[in-house]
Amino acid sequence: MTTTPNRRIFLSGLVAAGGVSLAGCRSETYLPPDYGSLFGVSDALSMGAQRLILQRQPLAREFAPSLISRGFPAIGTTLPEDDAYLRDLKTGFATWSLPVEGLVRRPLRLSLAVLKAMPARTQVTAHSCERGWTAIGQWTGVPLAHVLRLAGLRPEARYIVFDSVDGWYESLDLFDALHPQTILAHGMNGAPLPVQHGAPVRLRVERHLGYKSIKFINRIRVVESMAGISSGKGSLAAEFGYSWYAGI
Ligand SMILES: Nc1nc2c(c(=O)[nH]1)N[C@H]1C(S)=C(S)[C@@H](COP(=O)(O)O)O[C@H]1N2
Ligand SMILES: [Mo]
Repeated sequence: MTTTPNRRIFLSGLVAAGGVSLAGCRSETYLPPDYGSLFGVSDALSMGAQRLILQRQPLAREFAPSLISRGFPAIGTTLPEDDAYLRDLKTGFATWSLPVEGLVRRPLRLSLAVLKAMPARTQVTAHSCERGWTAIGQWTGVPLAHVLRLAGLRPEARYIVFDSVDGWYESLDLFDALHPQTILAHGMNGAPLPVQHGAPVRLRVERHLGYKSIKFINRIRVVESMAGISSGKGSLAAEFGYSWYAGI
């Protein structure tokens, strides 16, 4: 991504004024995709500060299975009104596949069976929605890092963009994309991922507010910059005024 030097100095100056110095760090690592607004500046501050502070304790807390919430709310889209999706649902997603494309050496098309046969991680984590509720769920899925390794990131790769059947999109920088708890979840609480929670595959990106964990994923793209992807803000939630960086 390209940054103008004066913006970079402006942002790192603000971070230093906040008590955290970015000396010795390549500042572009800390910049969210859009920082042309006040939201963007606060994104950069909290993101830069958290990246430094969390370096030594990077995992989200995991809970005992006995703490799994009985009624995990289903929020936003709970059944996409999309003909192709509804057809896939009827066949148990037998012919569904997930493209992984963009700045990769080997573009992939992963069927659900292939995804389910990949190495999986199961984690019991707390989900916090920006609307003020929290619930604990158990998620099973393929580490995104594994899929990105199979596809092979090109050197220009900076962000991973997720599209979904209901028109949402989200994106992660490589720090979150390669984080061990970032998974393409196909299971919840020991069963296949239920429709209302994003079947067949949703993102789980722990340590971020709930909206970052996009449901009903239908495409993964690797990009250098968010420019030209919708309004360039990095996520639909960001277009509605929420922080692109949703770290908690
Ligand atoms: N595609 C898509 N992803 C989405 C949403 C949505 O409406 N559509 N809602 C988001 C919000 S705000 C939250 S809190 C979580 C809710 O996930 P859940 O329905 O499994 O509780 O999904 C997020 N991902
Ligand atoms: Mo949410």
